[in-house]
Amino acid sequence: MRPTTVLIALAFLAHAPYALAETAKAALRGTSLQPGLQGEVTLTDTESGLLIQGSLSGAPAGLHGFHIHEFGLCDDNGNAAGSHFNPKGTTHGNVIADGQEKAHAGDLGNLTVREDGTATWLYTLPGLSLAKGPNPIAGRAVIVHEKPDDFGQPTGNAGGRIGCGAILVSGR
Ligand SMILES: [Cu+2]
Repeated sequence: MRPTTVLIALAFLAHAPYALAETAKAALRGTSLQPGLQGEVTLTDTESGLLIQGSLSGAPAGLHGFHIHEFGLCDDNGNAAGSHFNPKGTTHGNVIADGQEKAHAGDLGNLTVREDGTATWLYTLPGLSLAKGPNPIAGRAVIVHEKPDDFGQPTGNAGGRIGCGAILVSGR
């Protein structure tokens, strides 16, 4: 093989986990605290991180804490999802603003719900992946909270869990 061929092969191998980009969906359903809430979150591995896009309806207007929690279970008003996904054992924060050294990997901050009860969001989080890269989140859950995440310790004072959806791999 010519050296350029070898280099191309090495470059491909280095990116192999991302070449197998996966997609997951989480169907958001309201808990008994907010039965009318529904929505969908789509999560996609990209070379720059985990692309998270979502929309929901049927929620109270204002800010609502939005996190990835440890387990893909929504029983018991979302409490079966456990605590925030926190693979590095850090304190609570906002991983979008401050990164994984100063926040749980699952601390996605707040969603802004409009007066009509809807919200949409789209961002990419470096250092997270669905299944084959760093800090895999397939099989965990997304949670929408009753109140804003104020980034206080230990979990942001965001109150009960009004929406929950398990993150299920749906394509590759
Ligand atoms: Cu939470």
